[in-house]
Amino acid sequence: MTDSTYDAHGGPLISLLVTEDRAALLKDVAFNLPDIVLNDRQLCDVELLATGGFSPLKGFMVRSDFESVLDRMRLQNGTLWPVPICLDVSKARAHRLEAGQSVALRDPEGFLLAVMHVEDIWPVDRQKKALHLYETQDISHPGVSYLFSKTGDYFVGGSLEVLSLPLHFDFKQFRLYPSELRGIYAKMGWNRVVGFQTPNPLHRFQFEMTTKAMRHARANLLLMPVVGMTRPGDFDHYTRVRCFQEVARHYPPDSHVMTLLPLAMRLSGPRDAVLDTILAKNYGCTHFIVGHDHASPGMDKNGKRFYETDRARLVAKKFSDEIGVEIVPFEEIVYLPFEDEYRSVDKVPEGSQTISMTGSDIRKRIREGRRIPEWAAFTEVIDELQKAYPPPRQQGFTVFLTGLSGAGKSTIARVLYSRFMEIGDRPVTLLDGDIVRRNLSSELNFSKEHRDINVHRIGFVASEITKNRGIAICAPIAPYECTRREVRRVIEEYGGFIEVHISTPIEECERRDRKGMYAKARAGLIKGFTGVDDPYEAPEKPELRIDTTHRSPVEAAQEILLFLTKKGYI
Ligand code: PPS
Repeated sequence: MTDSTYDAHGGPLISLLVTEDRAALLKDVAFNLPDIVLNDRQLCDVELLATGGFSPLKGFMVRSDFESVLDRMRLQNGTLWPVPICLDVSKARAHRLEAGQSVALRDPEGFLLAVMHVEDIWPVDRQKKALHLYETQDISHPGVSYLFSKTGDYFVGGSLEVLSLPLHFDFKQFRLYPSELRGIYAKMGWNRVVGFQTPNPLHRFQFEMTTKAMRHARANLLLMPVVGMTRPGDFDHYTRVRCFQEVARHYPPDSHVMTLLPLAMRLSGPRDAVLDTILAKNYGCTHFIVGHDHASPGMDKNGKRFYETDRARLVAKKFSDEIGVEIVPFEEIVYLPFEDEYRSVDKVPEGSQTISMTGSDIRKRIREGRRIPEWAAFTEVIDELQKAYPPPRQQGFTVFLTGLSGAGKSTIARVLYSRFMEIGDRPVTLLDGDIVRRNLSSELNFSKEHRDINVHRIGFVASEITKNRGIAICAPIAPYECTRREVRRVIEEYGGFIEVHISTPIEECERRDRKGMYAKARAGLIKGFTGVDDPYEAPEKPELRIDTTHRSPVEAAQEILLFLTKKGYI
């Protein structure tokens, strides 16, 4: 039931949206079908599949395509495709499905979006996928972390018939689909369009670079802010789109158009660059801007780049003829304060003084409440960012104490609670391990799976408190690095996250044994006790590490308070 159209802009466009009659029929059929409820990432994929952003895909990949994409960046039939687009499900769900049947894909509210005709079900080989797609198994890579901590155990592949696109209530006027954009270009008489995709707000340097790219390509501009899933720590998409709206006023009239891209970025660097070039093609672009660090996942745990500088651009360029889109390099622009001018680095006269600021520098400054100079960002953009991300003194934050049982977390948490209440400028909530276990997680045991659920619940509550500019103090054991990293990611979207490893060694915790639990664990009366016969992964990069062997809880709390003062939170 796919509809393929072709026009001057872009190649064939495959829409998976069915007619009204077919939708009515499928709705009846879906009544008796098993359901799969889509998560945020899968909703993004369905939207891009449905609207033709992912043309020529006609559904979620089957195993042979998946393997072929991992091995050689091509579908089975030889078509260039760099990144697996797969539907992951839990083991329990997979065991109740079989090839040949259909399933109803629903949004989290239960609203029917699509019917999928299942062709293939196979177990996820996380190691292989991580190594082929991301070239690493380091969980500090957000894509790898997602794969190991969030991806279901099985993939389900098959074609889709889409009844309805995922619902959005924000910025509807900017949510333009590939066919609508191609129509706009035709109406405006635009034959050459250069696409620019970014998960960041537009700053002065990007603005200057996009106008240069328009001149270079003699083209109009398609701005594509990514509003699906982006990098941990990125500004929220509402703020970013408001910033884009502000900057858009600075372009010449009728020179550009903006669409919000519902893309769940994989952050696989070079492979993402190829995918984004294909997306640009489907969105009708003739040119596409790719930077040397396109879709970068940030730094690895040793502070090194995951992908070499400029590899993303070179790989996209290698395939640009095959895709049919010309790659425009993202020129590095610097500011010349004396001349009050922006120039490409390679056009700076010898001896001229230059200054520059990256998007990450600006993000860091905003979060720390520091000033952004006007040469780095438009004042309207700075205002928007400061409105959404006030200085630390006005932000909420979470102090996350992690460590073995008996390390001193609860007592330090109680001291901190009293001190914050004394200061009295924000509401304070204490989420101690025991309290949470009693009130929120009473049905959970201490298996890895249940500990993860417990810690995610704590993280969710803390993120809501942080979002509403309060203080959350959490004190669970939280033994797994990957889970703590997820919690950090969720909370840092809204405010501060201060991870404190209470690193008191097990010998000292066991010597104290206030609850008598170590004795029971050693006697075999409690199984799977952290530090005895269950793992504790020490945090790799906590904000603070405090051993309470020779320090009182008051001293430990004081060290945390001093850190918070230094960072401007109190
Ligand atoms: S976790 O791993 O973060 O979900 O644990 P948490 O919710 O913080 O609960 C830890 C407290 O539960 C008691 N307890 C155990 N701890 C570790 N392993 C096992 N098997 C276990 N069974 C019970 C223990 O007293 C912990 O209390 P604290 O306050 O940390 O000493």
